[in-house]
Amino acid sequence: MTEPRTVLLTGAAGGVAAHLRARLPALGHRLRLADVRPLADAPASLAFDLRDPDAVREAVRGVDAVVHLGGISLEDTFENILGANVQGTYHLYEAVRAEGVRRVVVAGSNHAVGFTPLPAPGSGDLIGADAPQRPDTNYGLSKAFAENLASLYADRHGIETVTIRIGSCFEEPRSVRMLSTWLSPGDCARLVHAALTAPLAPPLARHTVVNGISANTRAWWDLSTARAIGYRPQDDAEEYAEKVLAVHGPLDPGHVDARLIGGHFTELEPPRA
Ligand code: 15L
Repeated sequence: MTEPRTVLLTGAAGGVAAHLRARLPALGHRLRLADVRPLADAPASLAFDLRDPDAVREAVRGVDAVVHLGGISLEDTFENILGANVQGTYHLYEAVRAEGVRRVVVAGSNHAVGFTPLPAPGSGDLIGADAPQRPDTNYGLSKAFAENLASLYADRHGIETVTIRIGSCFEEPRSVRMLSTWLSPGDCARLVHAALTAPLAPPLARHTVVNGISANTRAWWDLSTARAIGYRPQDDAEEYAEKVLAVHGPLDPGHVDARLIGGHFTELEPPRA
């Protein structure tokens, strides 16, 4: 697949989706928006629960590709994560298989590898997109599951997926950690566009995992696989470093944000059911 026409965007009410809604149409994608509730600013949007397999299948019918941002995007009870993220993503892949959709782009997360130690400062080492899963929360566990689900459907059913292990996708970096993990809105759209359109032929796997950050001076992550699918980042969190450091001060090297990819997520307790 080279140029998808209609793209289902799940989780269309969320922050990352807002950046994509503003940018993907100009890159040639016609969006079909979906979320658990109707979108006030998009009367044609679909509203359904990812736990409902029939509704998911109907939403997927006739699209060329899916960008899956839906589900819970923070730590939550296992039961909530199980429904929205684990069952929800399973329903999505089953729907995609049944409806013959060839390409899925999944919003993965740094929290699938959150317990990965950061490279020693000044070492010049970077963490690749092949870093083994080390989930840091129930949420991260569901993102690890989504990667494995994509792998199963690639091998067994030939469905192509690019999983983007997103760092921190916000308008601006909000913490010292985000000077390393930031994915700017513009770069997010550029990376999703590449993930939708790149031919996933060898040496690229039918399920390709890429790291999702901007060209940050303080990056911990290597972007070579993202570049191999055509991503050309244009932003660097360093532009905000002075502002961020003036607010938060430099990070103590012993702070968890300076030790592990997932930062404070590695210490989060799930909310009580
Ligand atoms: C994520 O996966 C979350 O969805 C987002 O809200 C941020 O917290 C981000 O990770 C992060 O690690 O900064």
